[in-house]
Amino acid sequence: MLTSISAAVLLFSGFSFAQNDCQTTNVATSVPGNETQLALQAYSYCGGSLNITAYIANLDYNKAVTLYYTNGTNVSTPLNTASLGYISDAPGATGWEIWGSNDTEAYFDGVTQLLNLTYAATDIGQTYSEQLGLPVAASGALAPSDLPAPKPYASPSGLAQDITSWLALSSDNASEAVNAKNLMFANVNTPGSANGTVIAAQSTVNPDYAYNWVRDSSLTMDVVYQLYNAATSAGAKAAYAQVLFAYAGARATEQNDPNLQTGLGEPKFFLNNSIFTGPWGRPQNDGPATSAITLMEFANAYLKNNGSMTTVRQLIYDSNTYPTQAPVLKDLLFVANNWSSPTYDLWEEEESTHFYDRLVQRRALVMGASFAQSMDDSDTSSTLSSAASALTDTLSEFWNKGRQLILYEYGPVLNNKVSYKDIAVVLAILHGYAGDDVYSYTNDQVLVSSYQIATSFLSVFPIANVTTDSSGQVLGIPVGRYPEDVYNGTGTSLGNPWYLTTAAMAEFLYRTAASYNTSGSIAVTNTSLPFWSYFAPNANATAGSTYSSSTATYGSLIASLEGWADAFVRRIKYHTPAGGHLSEEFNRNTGVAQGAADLTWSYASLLTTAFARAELTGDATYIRTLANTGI
Ligand SMILES: *[C@@H]1O[C@H](CO)[C@@H](O)[C@H](O)[C@H]1NC(C)=O
Ligand SMILES: *[C@@H]1O[C@H](CO)[C@@H](O)[C@H](O)[C@H]1NC(C)=O
Ligand SMILES: *[C@@H]1O[C@H](CO)[C@@H](O)[C@H](O)[C@H]1NC(C)=O
Ligand SMILES: *[C@@H]1O[C@H](CO)[C@@H](O)[C@H](O)[C@H]1NC(C)=O
Ligand SMILES: *[C@@H]1O[C@H](CO)[C@@H](O)[C@H](O)[C@H]1NC(C)=O
Ligand SMILES: *[C@@H]1O[C@H](CO)[C@@H](O)[C@H](O)[C@H]1NC(C)=O
Ligand SMILES: *[C@@H]1O[C@H](CO)[C@@H](O)[C@H](O)[C@H]1NC(C)=O
Ligand SMILES: *[C@@H]1O[C@H](CO)[C@@H](O)[C@H](O)[C@H]1NC(C)=O
Ligand SMILES: *[C@@H]1O[C@H](CO)[C@@H](O)[C@H](O)[C@H]1NC(C)=O
Ligand SMILES: *[C@@H]1O[C@H](CO)[C@@H](O)[C@H](O)[C@H]1NC(C)=O
Ligand SMILES: *[C@@H]1O[C@H](CO)[C@@H](O)[C@H](O)[C@H]1NC(C)=O
Ligand SMILES: CC(=O)N[C@H]1CO[C@H](CO)[C@@H](O)[C@@H]1O
Repeated sequence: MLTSISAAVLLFSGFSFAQNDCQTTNVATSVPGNETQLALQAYSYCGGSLNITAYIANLDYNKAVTLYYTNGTNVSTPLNTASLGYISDAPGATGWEIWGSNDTEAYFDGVTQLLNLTYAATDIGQTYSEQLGLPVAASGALAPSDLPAPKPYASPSGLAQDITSWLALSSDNASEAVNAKNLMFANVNTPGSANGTVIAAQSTVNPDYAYNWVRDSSLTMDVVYQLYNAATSAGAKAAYAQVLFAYAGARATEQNDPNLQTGLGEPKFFLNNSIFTGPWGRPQNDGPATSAITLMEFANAYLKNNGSMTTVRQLIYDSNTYPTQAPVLKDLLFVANNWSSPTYDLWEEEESTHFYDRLVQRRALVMGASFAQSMDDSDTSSTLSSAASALTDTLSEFWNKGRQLILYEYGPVLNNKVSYKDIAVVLAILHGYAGDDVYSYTNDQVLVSSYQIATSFLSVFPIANVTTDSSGQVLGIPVGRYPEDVYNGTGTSLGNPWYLTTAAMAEFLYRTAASYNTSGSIAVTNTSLPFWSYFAPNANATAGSTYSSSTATYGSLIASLEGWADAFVRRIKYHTPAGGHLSEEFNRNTGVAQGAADLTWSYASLLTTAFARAELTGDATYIRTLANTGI
C-alpha cells in the first residue's frame, strides 16, 4: 500500500535522481578578508540533508547564525531555515571560526535556493548577512523514503468492563473518577490562598508548583463548569457557582495587577494571586482565551438556569463598567488584538506561532462574538468576529504536506524538536474546537496528526514495550509531550510519558467516535488512511470510501476507536499508584509515578476523559451523579 506520505516523499526525492555521488559546492575556499564578518564556505544537499559550513568572525560570545533557503516550490517560509552551530576554530586563521549545520529533514519541504546567511552578534547588537542566491541541486543518495508505518501491536475493540469499573461512581475511593474529583477540589482554594485560585500541584519543592497558573486554573475551572452544568441538586449547583464566581473575580484581580510585564498574557501568579515577576517564559497568550472560554460557558449555563443577566454583566463580562470584577470582555479584546503575536507555548518553553494558542484563541473569539451579542454589545461582537476570520485564514499554514502533519508551531526548529510533533495539537482540538467544523475531531489532517504524534512515542519510551496488563488486556501507547522532550519532572535528562497527555489521546478518540455517531458516517481519505490503518487494521477501510453507520466497516471502525480509547485509559490505570493519586508523569523505563505530586491538570484531564466516555455511551446520569455529590 502506498500511503500519501510515501507518495509525497517520492515526489520530493525526484530531485535527486540525477547523480549518485554527493556533490559539495565550495563557495569560499579560504578565510575571507577583514572587511567581512561571515562567508558561506560550502554546501551540499545529499540524501535529503542540507549540509552547510561557513566562516564566522569571532566578534562576540553570543552568536546566532541562520541560513535561509527556499522550499521545493521556490517559496521562502519560516520553516525553511537552518541554524548553524560552532564546529571548530578556523585552522590557521585567528579570530575566525567554522560553523555548520546539517538539516537532515530538509527533504520534507525541499530546497531550491540558498537565500542568505545571517549572523546576529547579540552581545554587540550587530547583525551581518551575506546574500547568496545560490541554486541547490540534490545529489548523492535518495532522500529517505517514508519510514515504514508502525505496525499496530494490538487491535482492541469496543469499550471494556475494567475501564467502566475503574471510572464507575461509588462512594468509596475504588472509583478513580471520584478520587480525581476529590483530589482536584483539594487543589482549589487551598488554605491561605486567594479565593478562586488553583494550586497547580501539591508540590512546593523540587519542583515548586505552588502557584496559580492561568492556563491550569482555567482548565480546572472548566471541569467545575461541567459539574455545575450537570448538577441537578440545588445545593451542589450553588456550591459550584460560588467557586466559579470566585474564579471570575480572581481572574479580574490578575488583570489589574500593577506589575504585569506582558499584559494579560502573564502566565503565573502566587497563591495570594499577585504576579510572579521572576524570569519566566512570557507571554503565554492561551490563558486569556481559555479563561474566557470557561467563564462564557459558565455564564451561558448560569443564564439558562435562570441566572440574572445583571449578575453576568457585573461579575463575568463587562470589564469596562466593572473592571475589578468582570474579566471576560478584557480577555476577549486582548485575544482579538494579540492573537498574531508570538507567544510561549503551553509547555512554557518556546516563543513562536503555536497551533494550540491559535485554536483556543479562535474558539474564544468565535464564542465571544455570539456571547457579546447576547450581552447587547454588537461592537465588540463584530471586533471579535473579524479577528476570528483573520485568525482562521492563517490556520492552513500549520499543515505540512511533506510531513503529513499539523505542525505544533510554524517556524524554525526550536529546542531540537525536529519531528515537529507535539501532543499540543491534540490538546488544541480538545480545548479549542469551536463546534463549527473547523479543525473538528473528524478532520483528516487532525486524525493523521494524532496518529503520527501518538505513535512517535513507541520508539522513545521503553515502557511502551509492556503492552498488556496482568489480565492480558491491551495497554495504549504511553504518551508524552513530544518525542524530543528532556524534562523529567524536576530537571532535564530524559522526558517521560505524562498522565494528562495519555488521557488526551483517550478523550480525543472517545470524542471522535461520538462525532461520527452524530454525523452517521465515516469518510476515509488518503490523508486519514494511516490513522485508520494503525488504529483499526481489521476494518479494511480504504481511502475514498464513505461508510454509513449501517455497514459492518463503520461498526468495526467505531469499535476500534473505543477499544484504543479504553486502552489509553488502561495505560493510565496501569501506572496509577495504589490510593489513586496522579502526579505529572510516569517513568519511561519503570512506569513509576514521578514529577509534581497531585498535579491538578492530571485530575482535570482524567475527569474530562471520563465525561467524554459517558457522552459516547449516552450515559447522561454519569456526570450528573458525580456532580450531585457536591464538592
Ligand atoms: C585582520 O585583522 C586582524 C586583527 O586586527 C589582523 O591580525 C590580521 O592581520 C588582519 N587580516 C587581514 C587579512 O587583514
Ligand atoms: C526560483 O526563484 C529564483 C529567483 O526568483 C529564480 O531565479 C529561479 O529560477 C526559481 N527556481 C525555480 C525552480 O522556480
Ligand atoms: C548529515 O546527516 C545525515 C543523517 O544523520 C548523514 O547521513 C550525513 O552524512 C550528514 N552529512 C554530512 C555532510 O555530515
Ligand atoms: C512551499 O511553501 C509554500 C507556502 O507555504 C507551500 O504552499 C508549498 O506547498 C511549499 N512547498 C513544498 C514543496 O513544501
Ligand atoms: C534573509 O532571507 C529571509 C527569508 O527570505 C528574509 O526574511 C530576510 O530578511 C533575509 N535577510 C537578509 C539580511 O537579507
Ligand atoms: C469566595 O468568593 C465567593 C464568590 O464571590 C463567595 O461566595 C465566597 O464567600 C468567597 N469565599 C471567601 C472565603 O471569601
Ligand atoms: C504574595 O506572595 C508572594 C510570595 O509569598 C509575596 O512575595 C508577595 O509579597 C505577596 N503579595 C502580597 C500582595 O501580599
Ligand atoms: C523494546 O524491546 C525490543 C525487544 O526487546 C527492543 O529491541 C527495543 O529496543 C525496545 N524498545 C525500547 C524503546 O526500549
Ligand atoms: C532529572 O534530571 C535531574 C537533572 O539532570 C537529575 O538530577 C535527576 O536525577 C533526574 N531525575 C530522574 C528521576 O531521572
Ligand atoms: C477484513 O478482512 C478480513 C480478511 O479478509 C476479514 O476476515 C474481516 O472480516 C474483514 N473485516 C471487516 C470489518 O469487513
Ligand atoms: C483510599 O482509601 C484508602 C484506604 O482507606 C486510603 O489509604 C487512601 O489514601 C484513599 N485514597 C484517596 C485518594 O483518598
Ligand atoms: C553540522 C555538520 O554535520 N556539518 C558537516 C557538513 O559537511 C562537512 C563536510 O563538507 C562536515 O565537515 C561538517 O561537519
